[in-house]
Amino acid sequence: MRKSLAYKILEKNLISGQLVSGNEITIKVNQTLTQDSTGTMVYLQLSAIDPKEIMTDLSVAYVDHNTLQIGFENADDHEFISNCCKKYGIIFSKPGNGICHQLHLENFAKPGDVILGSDSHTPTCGGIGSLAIGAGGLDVAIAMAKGIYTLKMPKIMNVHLTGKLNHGVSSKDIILNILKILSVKGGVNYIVEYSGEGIKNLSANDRATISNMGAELGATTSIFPSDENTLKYFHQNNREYDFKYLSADKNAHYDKKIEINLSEIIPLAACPHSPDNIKEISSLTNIKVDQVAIGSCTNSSYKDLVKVSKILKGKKVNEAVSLVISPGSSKILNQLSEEGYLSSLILSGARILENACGPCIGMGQSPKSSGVSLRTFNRNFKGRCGTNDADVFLCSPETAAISALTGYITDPRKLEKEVFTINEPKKYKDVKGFFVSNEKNINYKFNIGPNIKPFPLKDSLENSLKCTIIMKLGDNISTDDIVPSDAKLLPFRSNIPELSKHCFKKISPDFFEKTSTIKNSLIIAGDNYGQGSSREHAAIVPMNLGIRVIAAKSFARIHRSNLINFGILPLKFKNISDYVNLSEGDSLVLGDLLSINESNRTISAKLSSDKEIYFEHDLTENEIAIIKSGGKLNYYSN
Ligand code: MIC
Ligand code: SF4
Repeated sequence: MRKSLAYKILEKNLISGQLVSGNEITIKVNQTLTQDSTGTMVYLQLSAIDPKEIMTDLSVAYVDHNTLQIGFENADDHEFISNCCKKYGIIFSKPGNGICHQLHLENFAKPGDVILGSDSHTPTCGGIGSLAIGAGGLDVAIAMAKGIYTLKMPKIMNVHLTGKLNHGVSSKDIILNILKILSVKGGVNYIVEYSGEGIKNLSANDRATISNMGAELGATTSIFPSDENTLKYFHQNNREYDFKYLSADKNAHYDKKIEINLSEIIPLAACPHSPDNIKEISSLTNIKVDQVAIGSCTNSSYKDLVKVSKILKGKKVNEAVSLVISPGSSKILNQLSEEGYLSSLILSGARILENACGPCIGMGQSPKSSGVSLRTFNRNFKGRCGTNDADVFLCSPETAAISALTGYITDPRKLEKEVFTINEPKKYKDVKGFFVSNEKNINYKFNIGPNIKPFPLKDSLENSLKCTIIMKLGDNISTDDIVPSDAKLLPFRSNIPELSKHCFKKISPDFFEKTSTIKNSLIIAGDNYGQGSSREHAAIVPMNLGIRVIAAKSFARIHRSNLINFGILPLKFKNISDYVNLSEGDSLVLGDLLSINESNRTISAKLSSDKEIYFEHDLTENEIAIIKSGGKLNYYSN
């Protein structure tokens, strides 16, 4: 068989299983990355496993999400993570260094390495040919302790790019265009592999923008070949020694193929409230904007920000617009500063924020009530920005910059050609001040802050389970809906009892109160349940509140694994009519749960009317064993 690049990397790292789509495989993990908002849980779990050694080639802990420090909680979390890094010999990236994905791309990712990260945008490093996968924190803790990751072998989809982008159109428009074609669930259970003449004109950072937002397709990861453009990036970052050429075989086998002619793409935006609600910029130009936010792990590279600086140079941000810019890394900010580009941004009236996630996760800069915010970010789920009635549009840096000047969503094709001619530096100046490399000191002792609470564990699965339907939901429920995150709630990522009070709050304000009246509950949902963030809190918190089963039409990949990791049964409807007929408050008894296995996939449930309905599971033997133990930590400690 002629092999795709993703297949070759999986084959190189395969420990067990067969590389046949749908089969369970275990692969060696070369690198891990964590960030702070998922990381406190990761390091609590790692401490519970307490390995003698970290089994990856390299593990890095970044602090980039909770950097506001409006109370002691964030700072305590940072110190906890830094102390765990000292104990286990993990590289620590201090707050202010930048966003984990941009930093990992610049400093550590290697073509051909498998990277597992406790953040859904870990696939960013696919831009330079790593097979980089986002996962729940517990899976990352296990990867550090055991050097492995178990997943169902995805299918591989080829996106073949031909042609060349026109003036005013950038790589963000390519991925928005793909989202328009495939939707937020079109990539579920796929690795998306890019090829074709069209990628020759895309730099490593352009490619990283595309692989980053593959997360919004629901894809397991996205990957580009490692070629001359990749080599250039390694030169620029003084890491030639980490480079190697990698590509798919000619006429490689793919499970699905799509072809896109880049010259046909025009400037696009994702409209409220979904990354796949795509419209042409030219149809949105009567929309007045209150805020423009440039940055995030999708669009905060040197090239992105130089482009913005050149567009703003000598001009003034519209008086009705607040323009905020968060650079992706300290290296980028330093380079902008040394070359004078930072000055043009400041002189135009842009507000320069810390090198961090910032507004993308609602850590500050929430728009005004009913405000319109135009962002270069990757997610625009309702309320994620911190203002529930705001309208967030996602677009390219050039669209954002020109719109900040005019005050309306504006087509960037109006811009002069010159602003798009960007000479990237031959070498970036290294910024090492924020990295702490640690020698392992397994006897290192430290105290932890009062807001960091032990994580809850679940009992093993019972054979028969009586539950009440606590909520009925529609399609595409995101983890932001399940456990919202903003400046007020992120400090509680290491405090499950407190965070539990906010579960589903934006959809159902009295959800927490309801859970205290029901012992075991079940949620029913539509397609793509749990899309978005990798936060395992969206499983731990419901588990803590007595949710035992999620019955959905389909699940997002990372969230499905997180549910299993914390002992919640992810079931599908055998007959979709049952989804329609079931209502909140109905009770049902699920039977014979301990006899489920890979060949016994049906679970019957009796309603109080005595009517029997049927669910299905698609769990592997390993996943069934985890669920029966009450979750992965129990499973590993049994
Ligand atoms: C996100 O973009 O939603 C986050 C915040 O980076 C999450 C991680 C988290 O919830 O802490 C992600 O993408 O996994
Ligand atoms: Fe940070 Fe936003 Fe990227 Fe998530 S999507 S890692 S919050 S910048």
